[in-house]
Amino acid sequence: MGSRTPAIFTAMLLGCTGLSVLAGLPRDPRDVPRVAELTVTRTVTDLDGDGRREGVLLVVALTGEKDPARATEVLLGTWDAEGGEKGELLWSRHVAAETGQPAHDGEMEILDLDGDGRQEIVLSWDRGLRRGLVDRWAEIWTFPDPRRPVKVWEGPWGRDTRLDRETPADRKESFEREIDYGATRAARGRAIVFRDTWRMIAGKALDPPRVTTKRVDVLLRR
Ligand SMILES: [Ca+2]
Ligand SMILES: [Ca+2]
Repeated sequence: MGSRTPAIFTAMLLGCTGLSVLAGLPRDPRDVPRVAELTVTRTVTDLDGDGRREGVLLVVALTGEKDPARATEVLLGTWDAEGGEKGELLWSRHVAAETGQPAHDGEMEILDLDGDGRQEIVLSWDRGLRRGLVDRWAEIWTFPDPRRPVKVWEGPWGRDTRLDRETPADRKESFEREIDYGATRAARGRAIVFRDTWRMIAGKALDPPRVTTKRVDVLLRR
């Protein structure tokens, strides 16, 4: 699987990579054909704080599948950057294939949430397929070993049904989630504190928005 895929949208990879990869997409995000890429985010950092750098790549890609629920994929991958651009692939995640739900508009944030010198990755994407519906979900990964990341949390990252025709008026809602970095860092690896900004609840617009915080106990250090 090390060489670049010469043809796009072929199903030939499906048989040799198993069910966790949508047809036509290589396991390594670096091998996604240029014409299938919608967005690409690339960085080099030391994920686990051992002095060796890792490359991190997030690709939102077209899969070539007709089913809208499987038409896009969000791929996250890490590789050994000490080996250059073609360094060994350490880990990859294919969100739609591995969660069985739609995934588009992927975003990532790499940061040290608890101040222990190791990076965490906040990976988020949209699962909504209807125009006017935002349904974002997120996962937070830690990297005690870059080959074996640990998912410490997953959950809603934002929802907006204000413009969604299929949501009844009295059930429309809008919120966005972010991390309260100061409070999270103060928890020293034992919790993540979220801050949710609500602009509509049960069809009632909130102006100014209502901000709520939520502390979730997680183990960021092992
Ligand atoms: Ca490292
Ligand atoms: Ca950390």
